[in-house]
Amino acid sequence: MRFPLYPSEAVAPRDRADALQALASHHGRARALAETLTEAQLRRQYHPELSPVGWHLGHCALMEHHWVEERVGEAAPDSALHALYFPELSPKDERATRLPARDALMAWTTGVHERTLSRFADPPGWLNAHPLMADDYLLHFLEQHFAQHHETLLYCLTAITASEPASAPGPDGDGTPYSAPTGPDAIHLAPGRYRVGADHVRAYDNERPSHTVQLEGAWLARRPVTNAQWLAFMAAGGYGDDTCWSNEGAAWRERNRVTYPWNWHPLEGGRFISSGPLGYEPLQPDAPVSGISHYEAEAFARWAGARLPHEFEWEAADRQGLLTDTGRVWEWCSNPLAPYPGFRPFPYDGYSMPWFDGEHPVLRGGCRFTHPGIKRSSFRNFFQRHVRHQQAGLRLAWDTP
Ligand code: AVJ
Ligand code: FE
Repeated sequence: MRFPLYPSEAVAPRDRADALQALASHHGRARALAETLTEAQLRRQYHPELSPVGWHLGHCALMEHHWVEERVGEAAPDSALHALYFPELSPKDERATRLPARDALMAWTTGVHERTLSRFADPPGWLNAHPLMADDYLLHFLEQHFAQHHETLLYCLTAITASEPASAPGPDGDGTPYSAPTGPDAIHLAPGRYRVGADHVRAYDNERPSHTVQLEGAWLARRPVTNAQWLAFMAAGGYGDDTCWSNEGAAWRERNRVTYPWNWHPLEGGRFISSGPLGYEPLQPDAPVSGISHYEAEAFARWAGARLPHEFEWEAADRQGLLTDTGRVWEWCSNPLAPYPGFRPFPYDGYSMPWFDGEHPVLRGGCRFTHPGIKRSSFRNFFQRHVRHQQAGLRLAWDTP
């Protein structure tokens, strides 16, 4: 399977022309990705948390059709399409069986892509004058939405790789013993007041409004925890050491017999390789560990005599340019997603509100599958504690004495 990751020249869109170009490139890359798959691969659900690739393509096209033609324009809502591609209306276990045949799906999504691009390239009066188009908001929203699902498509490809036998041998870590970062490996976040959040046109509702928070101060590791450090945790019996695990985390670990990260695959001799969207890859000892749940991240931090950072500690440090190794892996934070003071749901209640339930810890930073247009200091990702497919790792933090 061959598929290009993001082109190295991709940047965060700033204006209408940038966003249009980015959206067109998401469309083209999604179609190219679909072409690398067989019809069976396009339709199959490979992982309980990950809908089929074909469903994501239909969902992204429906979001464009729905917001441009049905919400701003005057097209009648298409209830058959809604039942297929709106997450709230299409039960997860039926997505694979209800998906249209590949040719019909690709013809329909391609048609939607073309119409969306022409609408935004030369917006008719009814579109241009709509409040959702202030500062081209709707274009930026749909572009970022597609970028995020594109990242999920790369997780889907990783799950497809993981369903195939691990063939290519790769070197594992050297088991270098872990030692707590001190001095130049950790940065000091001084106590004080810090600005967090964002109000610009690309900020999601959960990033708004920007506001000031009081922080006690902390030490933060300059870099995320590496694969070599994770191997040291495993070698030290960290997965079986209940003093490091929450009760809920230990129960999850036992139920699922978890003894190593999701995208790792054991070879003979106790070595591992990792699965990626392009196939199996050697495990790089110095690369950030990924494929771990919030439970595992917490256990590692406790084992290391540290804790996870609060999302505001992460953001305050990142805004000051103190974190030198960001955007390689999503970093689990200690706190769950919650609305900022003055939060207003936008552009629909369902975007963030359902996830303010205390069950979705925040992740910060972004991984190697995240488009640059999503990687900003204020961006808040969120998943339930047990979810492991989203290339998440951790960065250690310590209270200041
Ligand atoms: C925030 C990444 C969990 O993929 O379900 C996509 C983002 N919201 N479409 C997801 C999202 C609506 C969301 N995550
Ligand atoms: Fe979506």
